Amino acid sequence: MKNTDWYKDAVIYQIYPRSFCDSNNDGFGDIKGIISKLDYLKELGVNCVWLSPIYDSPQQDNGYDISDYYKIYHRFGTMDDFDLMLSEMHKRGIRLIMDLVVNHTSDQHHWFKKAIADPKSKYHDYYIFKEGRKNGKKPPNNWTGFFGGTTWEKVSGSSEYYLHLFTKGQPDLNWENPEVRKEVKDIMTFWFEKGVDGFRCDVITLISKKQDFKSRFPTLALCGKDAFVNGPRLHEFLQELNREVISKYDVMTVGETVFSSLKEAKKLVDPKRKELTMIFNFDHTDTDNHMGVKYLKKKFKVKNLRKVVRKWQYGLRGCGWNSLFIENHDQRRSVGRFGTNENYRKEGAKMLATLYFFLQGTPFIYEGQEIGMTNAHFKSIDEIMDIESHNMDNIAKSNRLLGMLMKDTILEVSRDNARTPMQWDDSEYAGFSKAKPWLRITPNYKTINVKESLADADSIFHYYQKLIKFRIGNEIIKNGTYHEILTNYKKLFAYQRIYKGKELVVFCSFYQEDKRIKGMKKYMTGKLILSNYEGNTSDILKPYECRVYYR
Ligand code: ISL
Repeated sequence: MKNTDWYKDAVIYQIYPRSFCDSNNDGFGDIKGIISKLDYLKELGVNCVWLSPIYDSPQQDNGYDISDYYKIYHRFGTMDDFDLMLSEMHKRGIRLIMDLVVNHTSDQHHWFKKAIADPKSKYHDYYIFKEGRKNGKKPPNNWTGFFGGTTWEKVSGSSEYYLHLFTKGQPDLNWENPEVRKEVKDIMTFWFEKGVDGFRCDVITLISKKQDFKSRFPTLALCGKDAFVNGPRLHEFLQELNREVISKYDVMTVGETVFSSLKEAKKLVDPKRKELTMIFNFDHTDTDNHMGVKYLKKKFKVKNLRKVVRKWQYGLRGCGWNSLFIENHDQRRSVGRFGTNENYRKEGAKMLATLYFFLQGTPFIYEGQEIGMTNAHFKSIDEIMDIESHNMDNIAKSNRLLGMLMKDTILEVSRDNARTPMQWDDSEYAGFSKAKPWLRITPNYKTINVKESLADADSIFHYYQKLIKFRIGNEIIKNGTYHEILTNYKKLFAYQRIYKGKELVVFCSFYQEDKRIKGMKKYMTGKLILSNYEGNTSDILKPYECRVYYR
Protein backbone atom coordinates (compact mmCIF):
# COMPACT_ATOMS: atom_id res chain seq x y z
CA MET A 1 0.00 0.00 0.00
CA LYS A 2 1.16 3.52 -0.75
CA ASN A 3 2.33 5.74 2.13
CA THR A 4 -0.34 8.30 3.10
CA ASP A 5 0.22 11.29 5.32
CA TRP A 6 -1.94 10.25 8.28
CA TYR A 7 1.01 11.13 10.49
CA LYS A 8 0.29 14.84 9.94
CA ASP A 9 -2.88 14.44 11.97
CA ALA A 10 -1.37 12.15 14.56
CA VAL A 11 -0.91 12.93 18.23
CA ILE A 12 1.45 10.30 19.55
CA TYR A 13 1.64 9.07 23.14
CA GLN A 14 4.89 7.45 24.22
CA ILE A 15 4.66 4.50 26.57
CA TYR A 16 7.70 3.35 28.51
CA PRO A 17 6.32 -0.11 29.18
CA ARG A 18 8.15 -1.06 32.35
CA SER A 19 6.81 2.08 34.07
CA PHE A 20 3.29 2.34 32.68
CA CYS A 21 1.03 -0.24 34.31
CA ASP A 22 1.73 -3.56 36.01
CA SER A 23 -1.12 -6.09 35.59
CA ASN A 24 0.43 -9.10 37.36
CA ASN A 25 1.86 -7.27 40.35
CA ASP A 26 5.51 -8.09 39.96
CA GLY A 27 6.53 -4.44 40.17
CA PHE A 28 7.20 -4.22 36.44
CA GLY A 29 4.85 -2.81 33.79
CA ASP A 30 3.51 -5.12 31.08
CA ILE A 31 1.43 -5.42 27.93
CA LYS A 32 -1.75 -6.47 29.73
CA GLY A 33 -1.31 -3.37 31.86
CA ILE A 34 -1.17 -1.28 28.69
CA ILE A 35 -4.33 -2.96 27.36
CA SER A 36 -6.12 -2.07 30.59
CA LYS A 37 -5.34 1.61 30.01
CA LEU A 38 -6.32 1.94 26.35
CA ASP A 39 -9.66 3.50 27.24
CA TYR A 40 -7.76 6.09 29.24
CA LEU A 41 -5.68 6.95 26.15
CA LYS A 42 -8.83 7.08 24.07
CA GLU A 43 -10.30 9.51 26.58
CA LEU A 44 -7.20 11.66 26.39
CA GLY A 45 -7.74 11.69 22.64
CA VAL A 46 -4.42 10.49 21.22
CA ASN A 47 -4.58 8.47 18.01
CA CYS A 48 -1.19 6.78 18.03
CA VAL A 49 1.15 5.16 20.53
CA TRP A 50 4.94 4.82 20.40
CA LEU A 51 6.01 1.92 22.50
CA SER A 52 9.58 1.82 23.82
CA PRO A 53 11.17 -1.62 23.24
CA ILE A 54 9.29 -4.69 24.41
CA TYR A 55 11.49 -7.30 22.70
CA ASP A 56 13.49 -9.95 24.48
CA SER A 57 16.41 -8.36 26.23
CA PRO A 58 18.69 -8.72 29.24
CA GLN A 59 17.48 -5.19 30.09
CA GLN A 60 20.87 -3.65 30.75
CA ASP A 61 19.62 -0.51 29.03
CA ASN A 62 15.94 -1.17 29.72
CA GLY A 63 15.26 -2.96 26.46
CA TYR A 64 17.43 -0.79 24.19
CA ASP A 65 19.67 -3.87 24.19
CA ILE A 66 17.74 -6.47 22.19
CA SER A 67 18.59 -10.16 22.26
CA ASP A 68 15.69 -11.36 20.08
CA TYR A 69 13.75 -9.07 17.74
CA TYR A 70 11.03 -11.67 17.20
CA LYS A 71 10.18 -12.37 20.80
CA ILE A 72 8.54 -10.40 23.61
CA TYR A 73 10.49 -10.01 26.86
CA HIS A 74 8.80 -12.40 29.29
CA ARG A 75 8.10 -9.79 31.96
CA PHE A 76 6.16 -7.76 29.38
CA GLY A 77 4.09 -10.80 28.36
CA THR A 78 3.74 -12.97 25.26
CA MET A 79 3.29 -12.53 21.53
CA ASP A 80 -0.42 -13.32 22.05
CA ASP A 81 -0.61 -10.41 24.48
CA PHE A 82 1.05 -8.24 21.87
CA ASP A 83 -1.39 -9.30 19.13
CA LEU A 84 -4.30 -8.58 21.43
CA MET A 85 -2.89 -5.16 22.34
CA LEU A 86 -2.45 -4.24 18.69
CA SER A 87 -5.96 -5.25 17.76
CA GLU A 88 -7.44 -3.50 20.81
CA MET A 89 -5.56 -0.34 19.81
CA HIS A 90 -6.72 -0.51 16.22
CA LYS A 91 -10.29 -1.13 17.39
CA ARG A 92 -10.09 2.19 19.19
CA GLY A 93 -8.58 4.06 16.26
CA ILE A 94 -5.14 4.15 17.88
CA ARG A 95 -2.15 3.30 15.72
CA LEU A 96 1.03 1.70 17.03
CA ILE A 97 4.65 2.62 16.40
CA MET A 98 7.34 0.29 17.67
CA ASP A 99 10.91 1.11 18.65
CA LEU A 100 13.47 -0.14 16.12
CA VAL A 101 16.86 -0.48 17.80
CA VAL A 102 19.25 -1.62 15.08
CA ASN A 103 22.41 0.39 15.53
CA HIS A 104 23.34 -2.27 18.04
CA THR A 105 22.03 -5.47 19.57
CA SER A 106 22.51 -6.92 23.02
CA ASP A 107 25.68 -8.90 23.63
CA GLN A 108 23.24 -11.70 24.47
CA HIS A 109 21.86 -11.82 20.91
CA HIS A 110 22.69 -15.19 19.34
CA TRP A 111 24.50 -13.38 16.47
CA PHE A 112 26.93 -11.83 18.91
CA LYS A 113 27.36 -14.97 20.96
CA LYS A 114 28.26 -16.86 17.78
CA ALA A 115 30.57 -14.05 16.64
CA ILE A 116 32.51 -14.34 19.88
CA ALA A 117 32.48 -18.12 20.10
CA ASP A 118 33.78 -18.55 16.55
CA PRO A 119 35.62 -15.65 14.88
CA LYS A 120 35.36 -17.57 11.60
CA SER A 121 31.56 -17.74 11.70
CA LYS A 122 29.63 -15.41 9.40
CA TYR A 123 28.32 -13.59 12.46
CA HIS A 124 31.77 -12.18 13.21
CA ASP A 125 31.22 -9.77 10.35
CA TYR A 126 27.81 -8.78 11.74
CA TYR A 127 29.67 -6.63 14.28
CA ILE A 128 32.70 -4.34 14.27
CA PHE A 129 35.79 -6.14 15.51
CA LYS A 130 39.24 -4.54 15.23
CA GLU A 131 42.70 -5.47 16.38
CA GLY A 132 43.84 -3.59 19.46
CA ARG A 133 46.95 -1.42 19.43
CA LYS A 134 50.16 -2.59 21.08
CA ASN A 135 49.44 -6.27 20.51
CA GLY A 136 45.97 -5.91 21.89
CA LYS A 137 46.98 -4.04 25.07
CA LYS A 138 45.28 -0.81 23.97
CA PRO A 139 41.91 -0.33 22.24
CA PRO A 140 42.00 0.15 18.44
CA ASN A 141 41.51 3.92 18.79
CA ASN A 142 40.63 6.65 21.31
CA TRP A 143 36.91 6.98 20.59
CA THR A 144 34.60 7.58 23.55
CA GLY A 145 30.91 6.69 23.71
CA PHE A 146 27.54 8.09 24.73
CA PHE A 147 27.65 6.83 28.28
CA GLY A 148 31.27 7.88 28.85
CA GLY A 149 34.53 5.95 28.49
CA THR A 150 36.04 4.01 25.58
CA THR A 151 33.83 2.58 22.83
CA TRP A 152 35.87 -0.65 22.70
CA GLU A 153 35.65 -3.83 24.72
CA LYS A 154 38.35 -6.45 24.54
CA VAL A 155 37.35 -9.95 23.56
CA SER A 156 38.76 -12.17 26.26
CA GLY A 157 41.60 -14.38 25.10
CA SER A 158 42.04 -12.42 21.86
CA SER A 159 43.80 -9.28 20.70
CA GLU A 160 40.53 -8.08 19.16
CA TYR A 161 38.10 -5.51 20.49
CA TYR A 162 34.50 -4.84 19.50
CA LEU A 163 32.85 -1.45 19.05
CA HIS A 164 30.01 -0.31 21.31
CA LEU A 165 28.87 3.32 21.20
CA PHE A 166 26.67 2.72 24.26
CA THR A 167 27.27 0.17 27.05
CA LYS A 168 29.56 -2.77 26.44
CA GLY A 169 26.41 -4.91 26.47
CA GLN A 170 25.31 -3.12 23.26
CA PRO A 171 27.74 -4.08 20.45
CA ASP A 172 27.32 -2.02 17.27
CA LEU A 173 26.14 -3.82 14.16
CA ASN A 174 28.23 -3.68 11.01
CA TRP A 175 25.89 -2.08 8.47
CA GLU A 176 28.54 -2.41 5.77
CA ASN A 177 27.61 -6.08 5.68
CA PRO A 178 24.59 -6.60 3.34
CA GLU A 179 23.50 -9.60 5.40
CA VAL A 180 23.04 -7.33 8.42
CA ARG A 181 20.86 -5.02 6.35
CA LYS A 182 18.87 -8.01 5.15
CA GLU A 183 18.28 -9.04 8.78
CA VAL A 184 17.03 -5.52 9.60
CA LYS A 185 14.67 -5.54 6.62
CA ASP A 186 13.33 -8.93 7.71
CA ILE A 187 12.68 -7.62 11.22
CA MET A 188 10.83 -4.60 9.88
CA THR A 189 8.78 -6.75 7.50
CA PHE A 190 7.84 -9.13 10.30
CA TRP A 191 6.34 -6.32 12.40
CA PHE A 192 4.74 -4.49 9.48
CA GLU A 193 3.07 -7.74 8.42
CA LYS A 194 1.60 -7.91 11.92
CA GLY A 195 -0.01 -4.54 11.27
CA VAL A 196 2.32 -2.21 13.13
CA ASP A 197 2.02 1.36 11.82
CA GLY A 198 5.60 2.53 11.95
CA PHE A 199 8.88 2.70 13.74
CA ARG A 200 10.73 5.13 15.92
CA CYS A 201 14.26 4.43 14.78
CA ASP A 202 16.69 4.55 17.68
CA VAL A 203 19.94 6.49 17.11
CA ILE A 204 19.52 5.93 13.39
CA THR A 205 22.14 8.52 12.45
CA LEU A 206 24.85 6.30 13.95
CA ILE A 207 24.42 3.26 11.70
CA SER A 208 27.08 4.16 9.12
CA LYS A 209 30.66 4.56 10.32
CA LYS A 210 33.68 6.02 8.57
CA GLN A 211 35.83 3.02 7.87
CA ASP A 212 39.24 4.41 8.83
CA PHE A 213 38.79 3.65 12.56
CA LYS A 214 41.65 6.02 13.37
CA SER A 215 42.09 7.97 16.59
CA ARG A 216 40.74 11.51 16.61
CA PHE A 217 41.91 14.67 18.35
CA PRO A 218 40.99 14.01 22.01
CA THR A 219 37.80 15.73 23.23
CA LEU A 220 36.00 15.74 26.57
CA ALA A 221 33.02 13.76 25.28
CA LEU A 222 32.21 11.66 22.22
CA CYS A 223 35.68 11.63 20.76
CA GLY A 224 35.39 10.24 17.22
CA LYS A 225 31.93 11.71 16.71
CA ASP A 226 32.76 12.73 13.13
CA ALA A 227 33.37 9.06 12.34
CA PHE A 228 30.17 7.64 13.77
CA VAL A 229 27.49 10.35 13.54
CA ASN A 230 25.90 10.92 10.09
CA GLY A 231 28.36 8.53 8.48
CA PRO A 232 29.07 8.37 4.76
CA ARG A 233 26.49 5.68 3.83
CA LEU A 234 23.65 6.77 6.14
CA HIS A 235 21.35 8.04 3.38
CA GLU A 236 22.09 5.13 1.11
CA PHE A 237 21.16 2.66 3.88
CA LEU A 238 17.95 4.48 4.73
CA GLN A 239 16.92 4.66 1.09
CA GLU A 240 17.48 0.94 0.83
CA LEU A 241 15.20 0.27 3.84
CA ASN A 242 12.61 2.61 2.41
CA ARG A 243 12.70 1.21 -1.11
CA GLU A 244 12.63 -2.42 -0.10
CA VAL A 245 10.36 -2.34 2.96
CA ILE A 246 8.88 0.93 4.24
CA SER A 247 7.39 2.09 0.93
CA LYS A 248 5.33 -1.10 0.71
CA TYR A 249 3.24 -0.22 3.76
CA ASP A 250 1.12 2.71 4.93
CA VAL A 251 3.43 3.51 7.82
CA MET A 252 5.54 6.31 9.25
CA THR A 253 9.07 6.46 10.61
CA VAL A 254 10.60 8.89 13.04
CA GLY A 255 14.36 8.82 13.34
CA GLU A 256 16.08 9.66 16.58
CA THR A 257 18.89 11.79 15.24
CA VAL A 258 21.43 12.76 17.82
CA PHE A 259 23.53 15.71 16.62
CA SER A 260 21.67 16.26 13.37
CA SER A 261 22.12 19.63 11.73
CA LEU A 262 19.23 21.18 9.84
CA LYS A 263 21.09 20.51 6.60
CA GLU A 264 21.37 16.82 7.41
CA ALA A 265 17.78 16.70 8.64
CA LYS A 266 16.48 18.10 5.38
CA LYS A 267 18.07 15.22 3.54
CA LEU A 268 16.59 12.70 5.97
CA VAL A 269 12.99 13.90 5.75
CA ASP A 270 12.62 15.31 2.26
CA PRO A 271 9.79 13.10 0.90
CA LYS A 272 11.40 13.10 -2.52
CA ARG A 273 14.50 11.37 -1.15
CA LYS A 274 12.43 8.57 0.44
CA GLU A 275 14.27 8.07 3.71
CA LEU A 276 12.38 8.90 6.94
CA THR A 277 9.04 10.58 7.62
CA MET A 278 10.36 12.81 10.38
CA ILE A 279 13.13 13.06 12.92
CA PHE A 280 13.57 14.01 16.55
CA ASN A 281 16.07 16.84 16.86
CA PHE A 282 17.34 17.86 20.28
CA ASP A 283 18.16 21.52 19.76
CA HIS A 284 15.43 22.64 22.16
CA THR A 285 16.28 20.14 24.89
CA ASP A 286 19.86 21.36 24.60
CA THR A 287 18.89 24.98 25.31
CA ASP A 288 19.80 24.44 28.97
CA ASN A 289 23.19 22.81 28.46
CA HIS A 290 26.52 23.43 26.77
CA MET A 291 27.48 21.56 23.59
CA GLY A 292 24.64 19.05 23.85
CA VAL A 293 26.09 17.62 27.06
CA LYS A 294 23.34 17.60 29.66
CA TYR A 295 25.81 17.44 32.56
CA LEU A 296 27.14 20.86 31.57
CA LYS A 297 24.14 22.90 32.60
CA LYS A 298 23.43 26.37 31.25
CA LYS A 299 20.83 28.97 32.21
CA PHE A 300 17.70 28.64 30.08
CA LYS A 301 16.76 31.69 28.04
CA VAL A 302 13.50 32.08 26.12
CA LYS A 303 15.35 33.76 23.29
CA ASN A 304 17.40 30.61 22.74
CA LEU A 305 14.25 28.51 22.61
CA ARG A 306 12.73 30.96 20.13
CA LYS A 307 15.84 30.69 18.04
CA VAL A 308 15.73 26.90 17.70
CA VAL A 309 11.96 26.80 17.16
CA ARG A 310 12.40 29.41 14.43
CA LYS A 311 15.22 27.42 12.90
CA TRP A 312 13.17 24.22 12.59
CA GLN A 313 9.77 25.78 11.80
CA TYR A 314 11.25 27.76 8.91
CA GLY A 315 13.92 25.22 8.10
CA LEU A 316 11.71 22.26 7.29
CA ARG A 317 8.78 24.22 5.92
CA GLY A 318 7.87 22.95 2.48
CA CYS A 319 10.58 20.31 2.43
CA GLY A 320 9.88 18.05 5.38
CA TRP A 321 7.83 17.50 8.50
CA ASN A 322 8.73 18.31 12.11
CA SER A 323 8.25 16.21 15.21
CA LEU A 324 7.34 18.14 18.35
CA PHE A 325 8.13 17.03 21.88
CA ILE A 326 9.22 18.33 25.27
CA GLU A 327 9.69 15.05 27.14
CA ASN A 328 10.71 11.46 26.55
CA HIS A 329 12.25 8.56 28.47
CA ASP A 330 15.76 10.07 28.16
CA GLN A 331 14.87 13.57 29.32
CA ARG A 332 14.06 14.82 32.74
CA ARG A 333 10.50 16.08 33.22
CA SER A 334 9.47 19.43 31.74
CA VAL A 335 7.71 20.61 34.92
CA GLY A 336 10.25 22.94 36.50
CA ARG A 337 12.37 22.87 33.34
CA PHE A 338 12.54 25.27 30.36
CA GLY A 339 12.21 28.34 32.54
CA THR A 340 9.21 27.06 34.50
CA ASN A 341 8.91 26.50 38.22
CA GLU A 342 7.43 23.59 40.17
CA ASN A 343 5.54 26.07 42.34
CA TYR A 344 3.51 26.93 39.26
CA ARG A 345 3.21 23.34 38.12
CA LYS A 346 -0.21 23.50 36.50
CA GLU A 347 0.27 26.88 34.87
CA GLY A 348 3.73 26.03 33.57
CA ALA A 349 2.75 22.59 32.26
CA LYS A 350 -0.22 23.99 30.34
CA MET A 351 1.83 26.86 28.99
CA LEU A 352 4.59 24.59 27.67
CA ALA A 353 1.97 22.27 26.19
CA THR A 354 0.39 25.18 24.35
CA LEU A 355 3.73 26.44 23.11
CA TYR A 356 4.60 23.23 21.27
CA PHE A 357 1.12 22.00 20.33
CA PHE A 358 0.42 24.93 18.00
CA LEU A 359 3.60 24.51 16.00
CA GLN A 360 3.79 22.72 12.66
CA GLY A 361 4.62 19.04 13.05
CA THR A 362 3.45 15.95 14.87
CA PRO A 363 3.27 16.28 18.67
CA PHE A 364 4.41 13.53 21.01
CA ILE A 365 3.33 13.28 24.65
CA TYR A 366 5.39 11.21 27.06
CA GLU A 367 3.48 9.14 29.65
CA GLY A 368 2.72 11.20 32.73
CA GLN A 369 3.36 14.49 30.97
CA GLU A 370 -0.41 14.85 30.53
CA ILE A 371 -0.88 14.96 34.31
CA GLY A 372 2.16 17.12 34.99
CA MET A 373 4.35 14.48 36.62
CA THR A 374 7.46 16.02 38.11
CA ASN A 375 11.07 14.99 38.45
CA ALA A 376 11.81 12.33 41.04
CA HIS A 377 14.00 14.44 43.34
CA PHE A 378 16.49 11.64 43.93
CA LYS A 379 18.61 12.03 47.03
CA SER A 380 21.29 9.50 46.21
CA ILE A 381 22.66 7.49 43.29
CA ASP A 382 21.50 4.36 45.10
CA GLU A 383 17.91 5.28 44.29
CA ILE A 384 18.72 5.30 40.58
CA MET A 385 18.73 2.26 38.28
CA ASP A 386 19.81 3.79 34.97
CA ILE A 387 23.10 2.43 33.72
CA GLU A 388 24.01 5.77 32.18
CA SER A 389 23.79 7.57 35.54
CA HIS A 390 25.88 4.87 37.21
CA ASN A 391 28.55 5.02 34.50
CA MET A 392 28.70 8.80 34.87
CA ASP A 393 28.83 8.54 38.63
CA ASN A 394 31.83 6.21 38.36
CA ILE A 395 33.56 8.59 35.96
CA ALA A 396 32.85 11.55 38.25
CA LYS A 397 34.27 9.64 41.22
CA SER A 398 37.45 8.78 39.35
CA ASN A 399 38.23 12.27 38.02
CA ARG A 400 38.31 15.30 40.32
CA LEU A 401 37.68 17.89 37.63
CA LEU A 402 34.72 16.03 36.16
CA GLY A 403 33.54 15.24 39.66
CA MET A 404 33.37 18.97 40.44
CA LEU A 405 31.74 19.83 37.13
CA MET A 406 29.08 17.17 37.50
CA LYS A 407 28.45 17.60 41.23
CA ASP A 408 24.72 17.18 41.99
CA THR A 409 23.92 17.21 38.30
CA ILE A 410 23.78 13.45 37.87
CA LEU A 411 20.78 13.10 40.18
CA GLU A 412 19.09 16.10 38.67
CA VAL A 413 19.43 15.12 35.02
CA SER A 414 19.27 11.33 35.37
CA ARG A 415 17.01 9.68 32.83
CA ASP A 416 15.27 7.90 35.70
CA ASN A 417 13.54 11.19 36.49
CA ALA A 418 11.24 10.39 33.58
CA ARG A 419 11.08 6.68 34.25
CA THR A 420 9.45 6.56 37.68
CA PRO A 421 6.20 4.58 37.61
CA MET A 422 3.10 6.22 36.21
CA GLN A 423 1.00 7.77 38.97
CA TRP A 424 -2.52 6.42 38.50
CA ASP A 425 -3.99 7.07 41.94
CA ASP A 426 -3.12 7.78 45.58
CA SER A 427 -3.00 4.17 46.78
CA GLU A 428 0.24 2.49 47.80
CA TYR A 429 2.54 2.28 44.74
CA ALA A 430 0.35 4.85 43.01
CA GLY A 431 -1.96 2.29 41.40
CA PHE A 432 0.92 1.27 39.14
CA SER A 433 1.26 -2.07 40.92
CA LYS A 434 0.45 -3.79 44.17
CA ALA A 435 4.09 -4.79 44.59
CA LYS A 436 7.17 -2.68 45.15
CA PRO A 437 8.07 -1.24 41.73
CA TRP A 438 11.44 -1.66 39.99
CA LEU A 439 12.10 2.07 40.49
CA ARG A 440 10.78 4.12 43.33
CA ILE A 441 7.61 6.18 42.93
CA THR A 442 7.90 9.97 43.12
CA PRO A 443 6.61 10.89 46.62
CA ASN A 444 4.07 13.44 45.32
CA TYR A 445 1.83 10.67 43.87
CA LYS A 446 -0.74 11.28 46.60
CA THR A 447 -1.67 14.58 45.00
CA ILE A 448 -0.39 14.23 41.45
CA ASN A 449 -2.12 11.28 39.79
CA VAL A 450 -4.55 10.33 37.04
CA LYS A 451 -7.49 9.84 39.37
CA GLU A 452 -7.15 13.37 40.68
CA SER A 453 -6.62 14.75 37.17
CA LEU A 454 -9.75 13.10 35.82
CA ALA A 455 -11.82 14.48 38.69
CA ASP A 456 -10.54 18.04 38.31
CA ALA A 457 -12.12 19.91 35.40
CA ASP A 458 -9.21 22.37 35.44
CA SER A 459 -6.49 19.70 35.38
CA ILE A 460 -3.53 19.45 33.06
CA PHE A 461 -5.12 16.27 31.68
CA HIS A 462 -8.27 18.09 30.63
CA TYR A 463 -6.19 20.84 29.13
CA TYR A 464 -4.30 18.32 26.98
CA GLN A 465 -7.62 16.77 26.04
CA LYS A 466 -8.77 20.15 24.70
CA LEU A 467 -5.48 20.75 22.91
CA ILE A 468 -5.57 17.37 21.19
CA LYS A 469 -9.19 17.73 20.14
CA PHE A 470 -8.55 21.18 18.79
CA ARG A 471 -5.48 20.28 16.85
CA ILE A 472 -6.41 17.03 15.11
CA GLY A 473 -7.49 18.04 11.61
CA ASN A 474 -6.91 21.77 12.19
CA GLU A 475 -5.71 23.17 8.87
CA ILE A 476 -4.07 26.28 10.34
CA ILE A 477 -1.92 24.24 12.69
CA LYS A 478 -1.17 21.72 10.00
CA ASN A 479 -0.40 24.06 7.13
CA GLY A 480 -0.11 27.62 8.42
CA THR A 481 2.97 29.78 8.21
CA TYR A 482 4.86 30.65 11.39
CA HIS A 483 5.63 34.21 12.53
CA GLU A 484 7.12 35.34 15.81
CA ILE A 485 5.66 38.47 17.36
CA LEU A 486 6.54 40.80 20.26
CA THR A 487 10.09 39.50 20.39
CA ASN A 488 11.32 42.44 22.42
CA TYR A 489 10.04 40.76 25.60
CA LYS A 490 12.73 38.59 27.13
CA LYS A 491 10.39 36.10 28.74
CA LEU A 492 7.57 36.00 26.25
CA PHE A 493 7.17 33.46 23.48
CA ALA A 494 4.44 34.63 21.12
CA TYR A 495 3.68 33.61 17.56
CA GLN A 496 1.08 33.55 14.84
CA ARG A 497 0.12 30.71 12.56
CA ILE A 498 -1.55 31.93 9.39
CA TYR A 499 -3.41 29.97 6.72
CA LYS A 500 -5.81 31.15 4.02
CA GLY A 501 -6.54 34.43 5.76
CA LYS A 502 -7.25 32.81 9.13
CA GLU A 503 -4.88 32.91 12.02
CA LEU A 504 -4.07 31.56 15.46
CA VAL A 505 -2.13 33.79 17.84
CA VAL A 506 -0.32 32.08 20.71
CA PHE A 507 1.01 33.88 23.81
CA CYS A 508 3.20 32.07 26.31
CA SER A 509 4.56 33.97 29.27
CA PHE A 510 7.65 32.74 31.09
CA TYR A 511 7.42 35.63 33.57
CA GLN A 512 6.89 34.58 37.15
CA GLU A 513 4.95 37.75 37.86
CA ASP A 514 2.17 39.74 36.19
CA LYS A 515 3.50 41.34 33.07
CA ARG A 516 1.89 43.95 30.88
CA ILE A 517 2.63 43.28 27.24
CA LYS A 518 2.53 46.49 25.25
CA GLY A 519 1.37 45.80 21.74
CA MET A 520 -0.52 42.66 22.69
CA LYS A 521 -3.97 44.20 22.33
CA LYS A 522 -3.83 44.40 18.59
CA TYR A 523 -3.54 40.62 18.41
CA MET A 524 -6.36 40.07 20.89
CA THR A 525 -9.20 40.67 18.47
CA GLY A 526 -11.11 37.53 17.56
CA LYS A 527 -12.04 34.63 19.76
CA LEU A 528 -10.11 33.52 22.82
CA ILE A 529 -10.12 29.78 22.30
CA LEU A 530 -7.78 28.59 25.01
CA SER A 531 -6.05 29.84 28.13
CA ASN A 532 -4.71 28.56 31.44
CA TYR A 533 -6.27 31.37 33.51
CA GLU A 534 -9.98 31.62 33.12
CA GLY A 535 -11.41 35.08 32.75
CA ASN A 536 -8.26 37.09 32.13
CA THR A 537 -8.76 39.14 29.01
CA SER A 538 -6.43 42.06 29.71
CA ASP A 539 -3.02 42.72 28.23
CA ILE A 540 -1.42 41.83 31.55
CA LEU A 541 -0.30 38.22 31.49
CA LYS A 542 -0.32 36.33 34.79
CA PRO A 543 2.61 34.09 35.83
CA TYR A 544 3.18 31.48 33.10
CA GLU A 545 -0.08 32.45 31.45
CA CYS A 546 -0.83 31.26 27.94
CA ARG A 547 -3.59 32.31 25.60
CA VAL A 548 -4.60 31.40 22.09
CA TYR A 549 -6.76 33.62 19.89
CA TYR A 550 -8.41 32.63 16.64
CA ARG A 551 -9.24 35.33 14.11
O1 ISL B 1 19.96 9.85 26.93
C1 ISL B 1 20.89 10.45 26.44
C2 ISL B 1 21.77 11.22 27.26
O2 ISL B 1 21.30 11.17 28.54
C3 ISL B 1 21.13 10.45 25.01
O3 ISL B 1 22.44 10.71 24.68
C4 ISL B 1 20.72 9.11 24.46
O4 ISL B 1 21.62 8.14 24.83
C5 ISL B 1 20.66 9.21 22.97
O5 ISL B 1 19.66 10.13 22.69
C6 ISL B 1 20.30 7.87 22.38
O6 ISL B 1 19.13 7.38 22.95
C7 ISL B 1 18.57 6.19 22.51
O7 ISL B 1 19.51 5.14 22.38
C8 ISL B 1 20.12 4.68 23.58
C9 ISL B 1 19.13 4.41 24.70
O8 ISL B 1 19.80 4.25 25.90
C10 ISL B 1 18.12 5.53 24.82
O9 ISL B 1 17.16 5.23 25.80
C11 ISL B 1 17.51 5.73 23.49
O10 ISL B 1 16.47 6.67 23.49
C12 ISL B 1 20.85 3.42 23.21
O11 ISL B 1 19.99 2.54 22.53
